[in-house]
Amino acid sequence: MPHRLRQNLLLPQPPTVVLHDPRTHLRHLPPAYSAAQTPLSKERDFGAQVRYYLEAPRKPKFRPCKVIFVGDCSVGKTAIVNRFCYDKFQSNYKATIGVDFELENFSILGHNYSLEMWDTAGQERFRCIAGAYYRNASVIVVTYDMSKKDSLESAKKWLNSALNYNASKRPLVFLVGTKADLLSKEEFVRMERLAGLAAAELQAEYWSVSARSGFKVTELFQRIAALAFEEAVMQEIRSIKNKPQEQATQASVKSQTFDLRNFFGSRLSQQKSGCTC
Ligand SMILES: Nc1nc2c(ncn2[C@@H]2O[C@H](COP(=O)(O)OP(=O)(O)O)[C@@H](O)[C@H]2O)c(=O)[nH]1
Ligand SMILES: [Mg+2]
Repeated sequence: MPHRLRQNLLLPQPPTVVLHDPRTHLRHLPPAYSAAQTPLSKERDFGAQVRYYLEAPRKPKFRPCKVIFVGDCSVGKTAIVNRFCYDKFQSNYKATIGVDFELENFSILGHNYSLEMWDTAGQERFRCIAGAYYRNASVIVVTYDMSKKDSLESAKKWLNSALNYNASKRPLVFLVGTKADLLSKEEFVRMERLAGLAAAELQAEYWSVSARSGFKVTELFQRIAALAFEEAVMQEIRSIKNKPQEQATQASVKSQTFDLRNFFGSRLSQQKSGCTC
């Protein structure tokens, strides 16, 4: 009866091994595609202020970050989202109808942070619907097809319409060239040079990727998540710093109102009592 014997043995518990997905588990700030083509952070790591704030025992909760993908129809928006989220690529084209939505959870410096990815249709006729989804974006990913120069021209138009819905706070902007696998080395270099100029004009961080081969897709999404996370933490730090000032201003306004009320109150009671001095 070997199984009975085994039941009676006191075996030690197996060690708990937590496996982290290296795709979504970040402990450092991933670098830009090219340090020369980014208006965003050129640092090699998260700022000291961010690390210090996150080391405190409180566990701040962060809202999911809204990332919108814009660009001409068929440039490869859905393909890069699918490559990152499901590690799959489909060569047959299926147009996105309206808006698709994906959620990806990250662990950054031990904190949960998620990207809400809104993949817009790109077709002109869906623009009116898409407008509603552009609002409150923290990140705008403007995509163009590296094998079609026209789509780089349209990228500017797409960014402007997305920015119109986010006028109060400028989101982080990425210009992403897709289908890098379709270009020869020379074409790739030429296109990157052109796109680099466009990125500088759009004040966007530049990336070339390929959903087919997976080239730089994970790195792009890690960079987006890390920079958006850093921005969310900085926003929280700024709001904490401003709070005492706000409270002090509110308190002084309150005390002034109180004083005036007292003043007018006493005048009124004096008038009622017949004294006019
Ligand atoms: N060769 C190649 N084809 C791609 C790549 N990304 C997308 N495609 C193809 O381009 C077409 C349009 O892609 P899709 O992601 O649906 O474009 P969207 O309309 O911008 O969402 C599809 O047939 C894809 O298979 C890529 O990196 N390389
Ligand atoms: Mg699509």
